[in-house]
Amino acid sequence: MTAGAKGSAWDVESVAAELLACEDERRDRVKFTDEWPELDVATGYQIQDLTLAKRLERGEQLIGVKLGLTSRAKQRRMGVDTPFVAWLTDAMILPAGDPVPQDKLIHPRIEPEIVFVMGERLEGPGVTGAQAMAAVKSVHAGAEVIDSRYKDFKFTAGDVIADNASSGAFVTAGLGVPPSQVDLALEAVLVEVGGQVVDSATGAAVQGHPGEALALAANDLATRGHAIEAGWIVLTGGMTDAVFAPPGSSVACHFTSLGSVQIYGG
Ligand code: 0L1
Ligand code: MG
Repeated sequence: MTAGAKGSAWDVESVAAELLACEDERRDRVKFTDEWPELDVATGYQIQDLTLAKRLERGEQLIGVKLGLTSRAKQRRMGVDTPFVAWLTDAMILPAGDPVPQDKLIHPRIEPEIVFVMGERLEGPGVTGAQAMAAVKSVHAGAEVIDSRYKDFKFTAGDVIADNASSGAFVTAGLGVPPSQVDLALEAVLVEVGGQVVDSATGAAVQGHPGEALALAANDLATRGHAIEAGWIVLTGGMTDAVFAPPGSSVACHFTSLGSVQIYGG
């Protein structure tokens, strides 16, 4: 193993391998920055890109991107105030109606998301929210089942970026609407657990408007030589704090005009 900066036993390659092993073995661990404090945002993205390459090598298809910590609710809860971008592959799709895949995840939590399907390629830098929305084909209700390879979801920005922004699985409502038909800043969501409302938010919670989150993703990806491709799915970030999804639970995200997504804990 090549030594990382200042003599840490960890480096980009070994952290990427360990994160994928934790995922495959359903095992959590302490955050890497306890042992490698130099694991910053830039290093986190190198690790994230390496784990993507390994996912593609094992046959997964790249289908889009997801944003993390785009809402104040999520930033406060996780103690990290940097929004970030991560990758979506087809292995993360949870078909509507399927339960949380408890046999694959460590400690899943569910959060409501406004989801875009892209009609056109979007490439930064300098993309505005309005330009970003013009590239969107349809808007969908969604929910992300996040999972973290870190004990108790405790991490720094570098750790969580390396861990593909706590990716697990995601569900989208099949029927989308054209972006012109919905005011996304005002689009509200109610989160219910076992039929009880536990949280709510509007799309404005996500960077003022989810289109701003999409622009942020395009501009951030451009700094690393990537664009958002036509046909890709974009998860714009959890609107509220995430709720636990143990076996036996039932979580519903009811949106004002986008419809509802329901997930059973299994
Ligand atoms: O574990 C986490 O909450 C980090 C990922 C954030 C996902 C999101 O904000 O949508
Ligand atoms: Mg999310």
